[in-house]
Amino acid sequence: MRLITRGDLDGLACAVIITHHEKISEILLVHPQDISDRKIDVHSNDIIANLPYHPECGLWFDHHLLTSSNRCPEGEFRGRYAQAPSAALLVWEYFGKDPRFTALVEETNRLDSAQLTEDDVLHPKDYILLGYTVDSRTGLGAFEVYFRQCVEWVKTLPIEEVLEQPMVADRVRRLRDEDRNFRKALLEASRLDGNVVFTDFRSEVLLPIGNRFLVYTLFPQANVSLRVHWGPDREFVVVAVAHSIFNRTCNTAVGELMARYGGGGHQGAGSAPIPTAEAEDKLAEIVAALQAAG
Ligand SMILES: [Mn+2]
Repeated sequence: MRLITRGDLDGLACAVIITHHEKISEILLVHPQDISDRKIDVHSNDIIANLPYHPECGLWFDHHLLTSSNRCPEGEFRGRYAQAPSAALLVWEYFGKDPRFTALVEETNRLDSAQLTEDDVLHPKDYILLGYTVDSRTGLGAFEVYFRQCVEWVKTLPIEEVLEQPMVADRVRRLRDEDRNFRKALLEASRLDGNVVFTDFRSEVLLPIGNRFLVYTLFPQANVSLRVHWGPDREFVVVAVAHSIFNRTCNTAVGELMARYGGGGHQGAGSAPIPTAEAEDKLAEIVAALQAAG
């Protein structure tokens, strides 16, 4: 049997629990869009977790919002789908809630649904810290080998010892260096505009990468962030908007707002590509809309 999952802490926790209960010969990390676009060959002895449904799979677990490209299965399916803080929680429940994975699941829930404290952002530890090292969005490059290795470690070692593994410790060090640089770039490129923290990364040749929640610790007054960077060939700019995870008072339905500009998302976060020639006008409009809604 193969496990097809996503390369984040939720996918890792799913893999830990599933490989504990089922004989898995291979773990495949794929992008959700590749499942939706049917780019991956899926068979009846494949388990899909933390990714959209595929009609050929044998077992399916997911907790992400269903959309037109991420459809609900038409008939019966084996597995579990629910709106939940993580897919790992559904997997854990399905396989009988083994108490040895309780802490792993609880911490995965917190990271995957962004129910974090300021300390989880500034001084992360244990599973949350491990989670940052397996998140491909933190830009640490190819990490399939690392992911599979982490599955084995998390299954067999206490989290303190997982973090002591040289491969993990090395990634933690790199993460901390990156965060230092990211903090500097973020402070230089950001300004507070009412309830909006506006970050303009268009002057950066290489897009700065780091903890995406850091901005909310630096601008606690803001309840929403708007970040701009160049799209390919500078033909358009990418605008990414997200509610603060600490100051949870933002009234804007971000996905709906982004949809008006040809993008999308969900209630708390979304993005849109805006043609470069229209960028200044549209950005001003979006900021005004975020401010008007409060
Ligand atoms: Mn998830």
